[in-house]
Amino acid sequence: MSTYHPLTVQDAISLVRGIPGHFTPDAQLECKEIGDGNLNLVFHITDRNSDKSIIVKQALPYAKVVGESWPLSLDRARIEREALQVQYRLCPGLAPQVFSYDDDLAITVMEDLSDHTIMRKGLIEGQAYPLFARHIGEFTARTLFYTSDLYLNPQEKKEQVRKFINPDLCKITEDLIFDDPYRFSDNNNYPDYLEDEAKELRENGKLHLEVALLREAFLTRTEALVHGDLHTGSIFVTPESTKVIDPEFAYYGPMGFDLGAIIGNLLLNYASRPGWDAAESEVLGNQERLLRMVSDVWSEFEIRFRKLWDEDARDPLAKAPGYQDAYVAKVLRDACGFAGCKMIRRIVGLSHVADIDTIADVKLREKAQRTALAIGKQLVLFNRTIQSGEDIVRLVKEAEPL
Ligand code: SR1
Ligand code: MG
Repeated sequence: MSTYHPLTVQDAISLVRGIPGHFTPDAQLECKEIGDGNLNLVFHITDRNSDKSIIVKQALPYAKVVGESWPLSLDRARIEREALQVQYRLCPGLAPQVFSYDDDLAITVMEDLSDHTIMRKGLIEGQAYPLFARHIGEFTARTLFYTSDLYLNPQEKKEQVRKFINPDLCKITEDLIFDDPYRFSDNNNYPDYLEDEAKELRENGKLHLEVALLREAFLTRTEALVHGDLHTGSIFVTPESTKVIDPEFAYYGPMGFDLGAIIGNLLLNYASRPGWDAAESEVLGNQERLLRMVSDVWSEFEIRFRKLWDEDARDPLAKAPGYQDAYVAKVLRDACGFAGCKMIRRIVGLSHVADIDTIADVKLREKAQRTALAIGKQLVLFNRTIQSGEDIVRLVKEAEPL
């Protein structure tokens, strides 16, 4: 049994040498720690003698972004690894392969995807990903359907719920997304010029009601194994390929949470375009494309999810007239509301996004922040009224910055 300690680059090299079938004994291994996220160490190991490479990810016992004052359970490494294995089994082309793991060291050894780009970076650069909506529609439909009560029998599903109880990581979401932005909190982080917006978030009772209902769904609805943090920094892309990474926030929760994360993050990029694009026509072109992606993500998910339901559902009442329509409508409303919550937290909460925060011009950054908040509030306030993916696009267009 190994005793937990944070790995050095040398430790990571020795560890992967012991994995059968990967590197030959004469491999000249080099290793760099490349983790730029909030929580983990990530080692990238390459062989100078071949084109082989591999990733070792290790959880730290605290949130790296804050420090040792914010302890986090190492069990999240097991949860992330088991979620990756479920996702790879259900969608082999859309998630990295796990080669090895050690739960005591809180490490997962997995496929290197560095020939891909982090989607957030590509979107900031104005790249188009024409296959993304189809890929992510496939990923969400299959991972959510096959881990739900629609497919698993209730006992089997409860075993899965037990396996994926993830209290520390859920608490981060509960605090950072559903609590802090709506009150005074030391976690919040926004510039002085947004105090009017922060005050409005603290005082808007109608908004608080919708956030309370969405928070309740996050806390209580064990619909499916959700990725739990499916923003554009958790997705590697090329124009032809999509790979979903980093499911350490995975737990049994509402299906709309993953779809909302994707839609909210596409819309954060939408709000940021005036800060990145040189000409007005470029802003409009990129924004149009992003809005199309939003409605395509929903429709690609819906088509596949309904097909899986028609062909593979084992729920004895799956064919009850109207059940599928009611279920899909609920997922859509949740996705809309969660997308809004995700946008709001990235502007006033602890952890922001590069799409907005790295805009150099302060006036354009402020414009992007206010646009994101206006859209976020609109999606939260009206989530329970929408009936189609196009309605999300309509709400975005209706949102006016203060
Ligand atoms: C303390 S962790 C901050 C954020 O990073 C992750 O990607 C999650 O979105 C989390 O809320
Ligand atoms: Mg992450």
